[in-house]
Amino acid sequence: GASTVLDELRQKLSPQGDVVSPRGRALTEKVFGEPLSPVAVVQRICRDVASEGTEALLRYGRQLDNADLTPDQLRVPAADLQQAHRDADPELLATVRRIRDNVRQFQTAILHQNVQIQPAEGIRLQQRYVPLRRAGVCVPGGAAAYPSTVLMTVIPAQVAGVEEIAVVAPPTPFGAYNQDMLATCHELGVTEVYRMGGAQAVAAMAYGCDAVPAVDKIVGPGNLFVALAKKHVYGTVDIDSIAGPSEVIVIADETARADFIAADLLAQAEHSPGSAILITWHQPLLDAVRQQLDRQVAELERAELTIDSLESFAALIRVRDPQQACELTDQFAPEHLHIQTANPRDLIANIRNSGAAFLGHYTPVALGDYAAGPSHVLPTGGTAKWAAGLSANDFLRSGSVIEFSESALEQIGPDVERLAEKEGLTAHAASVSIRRSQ
Ligand code: HSO
Ligand code: ZN
Repeated sequence: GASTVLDELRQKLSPQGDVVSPRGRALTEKVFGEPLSPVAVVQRICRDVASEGTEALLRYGRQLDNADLTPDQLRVPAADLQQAHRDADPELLATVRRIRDNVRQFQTAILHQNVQIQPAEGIRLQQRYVPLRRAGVCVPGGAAAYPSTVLMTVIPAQVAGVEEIAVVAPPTPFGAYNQDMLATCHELGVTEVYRMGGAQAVAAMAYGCDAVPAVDKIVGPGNLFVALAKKHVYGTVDIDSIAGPSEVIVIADETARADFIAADLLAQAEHSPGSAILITWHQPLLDAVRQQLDRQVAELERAELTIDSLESFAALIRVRDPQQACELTDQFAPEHLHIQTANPRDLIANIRNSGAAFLGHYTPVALGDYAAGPSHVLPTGGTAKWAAGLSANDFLRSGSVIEFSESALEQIGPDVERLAEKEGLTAHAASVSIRRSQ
């Protein structure tokens, strides 16, 4: 049934960190002298970058990314950022500024505020929020250029008040040499951009080296190696979530337009890999969407990649009723959920798990990808059951602040002493009793 289809899709989309692919075998034999799984590769790279620093970083750039850089070519020169900005299409820059304002407005509105309570005379309890000092942002650059990812990661960090933001992008034409990406960085005031990618970039930011000072947190999407490396360095630094292929579930009824839905499914598949799932209880819609997919896919610039993705990761699913659609959605926990029904707000109330939800016929996921305000860095791979999308709050640390007066300590003191004595920790008890007037 539908439930098994989704489970199988989930399985296919999950990271294959311990499988040695034929291509992986050839490359790892050349670089490491033996076949290694992605997990093992990432362990090696992280270990080497931690112990050898910049030298290992550059070596892996040469061996894995074909980038022959000297230590001082790792960082994009300020002049290159300025030049990219000067040469940029003025319309692009105007768009970047408008989107920056949207993202700022939303992220500012949701920012945690310090909370203070005074539960009794003489007691002040506070939860305060402090921005991280330094953050590292991964911007992908393998299959496409992603200036939008710069917007969706850097602005939340800036809104939180992060002092230093380092951006890393692989040394590729879609990555650190992409002029639109560099112009966007400059427009946002980012001055630290590095030409490095993969696990070695994550390791460099986590452990620090001569060329790259260590960060406190690493965020942003990437390929399997970036994802596995973030998992590996977690604990040395914080990370956001571990990103996999992009996904969408569209739930639609008879009020939906097949051509709109096909366009939405294709937009997700275009990420290649990207997973696109339609769930409906209206059979005619399902048939019409299938026809529209065939018609529209041929017109796309990335038709071939998109078809590959559709063949591996798409599903058109017919269910009994809206309730079953909600149950399947919760089971899959998609990164994006798009509800194209007469009353989308009623449906969303019955769904627990999705990274971001898009309601109505005129809210395509691409709005969220590029312009609306919430970050497009979202939980994938079913992690939307427990993880949230990136926001300004992910760049804040909370800490508690506790302050008691002498008489407030007098009040609560006996409880502390009693519990401390029960634990056999009499020094704890004494640290209270010594302050109390006997
Ligand atoms: N759908 C991607 C974000 C993106 N789409 C960037 C286009 N550019 C992950 O949410
Ligand atoms: Zn997208």
